[in-house]
Amino acid sequence: MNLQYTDDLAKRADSYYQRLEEVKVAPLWRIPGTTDPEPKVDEVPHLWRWNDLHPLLLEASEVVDLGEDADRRALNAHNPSRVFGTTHTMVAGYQLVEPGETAPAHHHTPGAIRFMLQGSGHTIVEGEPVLMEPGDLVLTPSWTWHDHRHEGTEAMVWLDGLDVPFVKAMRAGFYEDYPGNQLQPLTKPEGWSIRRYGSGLRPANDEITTPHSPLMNYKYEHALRAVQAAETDPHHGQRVEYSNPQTGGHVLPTMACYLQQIEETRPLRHTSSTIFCVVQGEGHSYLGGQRFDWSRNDFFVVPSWTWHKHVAETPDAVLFSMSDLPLLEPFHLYREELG
Ligand code: GTQ
Ligand code: FE2
Repeated sequence: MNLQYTDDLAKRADSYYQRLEEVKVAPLWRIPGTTDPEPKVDEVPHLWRWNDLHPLLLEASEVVDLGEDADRRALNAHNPSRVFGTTHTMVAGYQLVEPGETAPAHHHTPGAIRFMLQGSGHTIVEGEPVLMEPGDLVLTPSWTWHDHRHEGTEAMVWLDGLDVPFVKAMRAGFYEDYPGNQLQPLTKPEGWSIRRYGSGLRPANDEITTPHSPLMNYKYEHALRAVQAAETDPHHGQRVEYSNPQTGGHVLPTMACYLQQIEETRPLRHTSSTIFCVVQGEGHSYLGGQRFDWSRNDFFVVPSWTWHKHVAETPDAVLFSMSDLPLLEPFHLYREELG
């Protein structure tokens, strides 16, 4: 092969690849990624501290008036690797409602969960006033009307968790304000869904009409009791899943929620992404080899396929978590590796 020939070949190849670009195709043999032996994950582990964010959340009350400048006073946590989203599928963050304030009703295709941290008040979900007290999990599933109302004297703070990045990726995001941008009328008594579904009983002939749990409120007292009655798993400690009382399945079609009490867990990684929030106690976790110390109300993210283990430093360490596992299961994309 002479030099002339090689030069010609290189030129021809250059020209070929350029012409491919012009018609918007790429040669598979030059695309990295399709032959990755395991997931390459851009998202990184990260921890958001209550002590850092809480003062900033309170300061938001000075900067924005609820109902005037903003419909929701929430601080979304973005993964350091991303412009939007705590993971590629979920976004979490603190939300604050000050005494006497309300946040007007709206609905959207992203589904949301709320884990209550401080104070008390109500989220109205489809006409049902759902009481929110510390440790409670409250659902506002996809396309359900919801507004928030504060009644007590102490600021009300919770952790929001939404599947917004997933819904946006699916190009399926819709949003509407409630007509008149008001609070919605109350059509059910407080505790309606708890009475109907919250005791391991359900109405006979109950029809499944929603892809999400019909129970809107999971009280902390019940969840903690269930945790303490659970067997200890080496990788999860004593862990329970908040379940749909009609099906035993996940609370939302896009997100699963858990509560666990831990001492020291063995290392684990899986293809679902998880956002953990510290409910009580102190400890630390190793996420992708990096140590993160945590205490009450802090939250942290464990991206897909990232090794993680938790170590409690107090005997009462309890973690709440939300996971995108339901997005992986239907396609058999969930894998885990136990360490
Ligand atoms: O409380 O309705 O953090 O619609 C993001 C979007 C909270 C809410 C968020 C929302 C809400
Ligand atoms: Fe909302």
